[in-house]
Amino acid sequence: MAEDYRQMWAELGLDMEKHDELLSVLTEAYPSLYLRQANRPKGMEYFDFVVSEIHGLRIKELLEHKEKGGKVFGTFCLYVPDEIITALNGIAIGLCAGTDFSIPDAETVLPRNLCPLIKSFYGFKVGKFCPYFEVSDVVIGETTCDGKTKAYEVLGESQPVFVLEIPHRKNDETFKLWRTELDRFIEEAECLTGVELTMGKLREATKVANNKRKALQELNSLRWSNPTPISGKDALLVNQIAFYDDPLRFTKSVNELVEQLKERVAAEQGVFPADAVKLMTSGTPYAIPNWKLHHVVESSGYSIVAEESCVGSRYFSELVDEDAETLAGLLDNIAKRYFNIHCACFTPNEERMDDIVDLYRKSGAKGVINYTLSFCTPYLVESHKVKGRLDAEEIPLLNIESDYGMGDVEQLTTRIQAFVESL
Ligand code: BJ8
Repeated sequence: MAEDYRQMWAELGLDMEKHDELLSVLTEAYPSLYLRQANRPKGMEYFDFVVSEIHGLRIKELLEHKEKGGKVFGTFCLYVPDEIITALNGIAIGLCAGTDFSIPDAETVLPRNLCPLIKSFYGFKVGKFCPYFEVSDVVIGETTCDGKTKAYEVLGESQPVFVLEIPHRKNDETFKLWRTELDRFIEEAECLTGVELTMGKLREATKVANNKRKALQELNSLRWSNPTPISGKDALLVNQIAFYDDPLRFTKSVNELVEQLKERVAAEQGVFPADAVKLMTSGTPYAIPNWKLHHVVESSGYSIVAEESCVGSRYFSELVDEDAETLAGLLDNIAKRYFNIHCACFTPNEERMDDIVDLYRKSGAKGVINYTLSFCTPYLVESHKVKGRLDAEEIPLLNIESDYGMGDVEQLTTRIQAFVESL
């Protein structure tokens, strides 16, 4: 890191010893996982820099934002509308939930047989070694899966939490409920920030969020070129950083990377040979720093060219319709866009099957790895539907259930290699 941030971390009340340990795990793993990849695009230097400053510069910026009267909203789910938070002088930050480092602390309170994503985020809070948690004025939770819904209750004992009520069925009635829920959220957020939501501010914030989504759409569709100009691991990192970097700076950096990738595509320059097997994934999110699956696949010489995931296509594939005359109209459009995210917490969820098939066809992948975090009931049960649909479409599928531990890396490698051989 460029500066010494120790005083800042101590003032945030972090457990300094554990925090040092966490940073050393990350700084040890990153060079071998990322920096040693061959032929990386130069534009990835910005994202390497963001990782190198993961608990430094961005935290400093958030503290400066708070000093000027702004608020920080911690989030864990795609249903939390960034546009509204930005328009109210807030910053939305996707909190850390992708490592087993924090799980032993979580298991002092939460059951062991719970999704690792939930245990990971709760462990960061209870162990006090995540500066993003400590800098957040409020955590916005959601009633998506039961595990998260109940964990927010426990989290509420040590952190202000506001829980968005997410319907689990999609119809006109539940849309009305969701729209009303957004009004309740706005009321609460206006109260916290002391800022009133206006059409001008929301329109501007919507443009910012849409521009970020457009940049990610372009980047991710360039991955489908042959040979692919960027590794799946690098693209995943960019998709992860989208959740916590400054949106304007992030979008500019993604657009610069896109220009470089276009040049690579024109020159038929790739990071894998043109005949390397391409795969896509579907399933649960890859919260930073969960890079395991991509690393296993790409270390075997295959590339991942798409993710039907919340850290992937579900995050950026749909824009908010900016064409509205009134504040209420723009809020309706925002509500529609978020209601159209196809998480397995919804039932039925046929649209997700369509999305997987569509992405498979567009990306040129030769098979789908349906990846589910252990104990994630919605996605594990929905794997049955995914299999039914992909079998019907004659799309090769490998179902994988895994956690954040490294104990299954060899087994995963063997299964993935066998899957590719069967293609
Ligand atoms: S919109 S996928 S981010 S809920 S993996 S905690 S579902 S038990 S993260 Fe998710 Fe929002 Fe849906 Fe996306 Fe529960 Fe499953 Fe764990 Fe999950």
